[in-house]
Amino acid sequence: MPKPIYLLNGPNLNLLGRRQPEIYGAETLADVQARVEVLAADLGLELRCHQSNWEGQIIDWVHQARDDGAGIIINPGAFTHTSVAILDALNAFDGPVLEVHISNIHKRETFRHHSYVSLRADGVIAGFGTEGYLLALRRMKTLVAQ
Ligand code: CA2
Repeated sequence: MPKPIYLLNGPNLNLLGRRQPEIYGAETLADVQARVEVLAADLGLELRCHQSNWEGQIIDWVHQARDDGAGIIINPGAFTHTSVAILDALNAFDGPVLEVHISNIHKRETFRHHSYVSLRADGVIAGFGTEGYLLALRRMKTLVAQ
């Protein structure tokens, strides 16, 4: 049984498609996850999708991935810019980590320019809209095959 890829989304991303479509697009999180699931099936990857508004819950899923995950794709939301705890958890994970941001965080407020998670991520995608999750999954396929 191949190990799953964890797709983790952080705080407020449950609101996708419901507010600020000019920044985050019109698709809901369920729409996005469904599209990523279809691609995962095409690529022969198993996917575990989770979203939480709680930092500790995200850390627990990273720990779970330590036990049974092949890789992690994470959009940590605003925890990107604040959470040493998520960085520490990711540093305890041995597989590939890809960081995704729907918006281009470098084009936004300066407090969004720094990412703790980028200190661990093997790659970062920002500003590609929700398509970034699909691009990350394609890259993940390459990384887990190595
Ligand atoms: O661009 C991204 O994906 C972000 O990770 C999104 C975070 C933001 O704090 C990061 O700086 C960049 C915010 C997620 C909020 O998501 C919403 C979606 C729809 C409506 C309202 C919020």
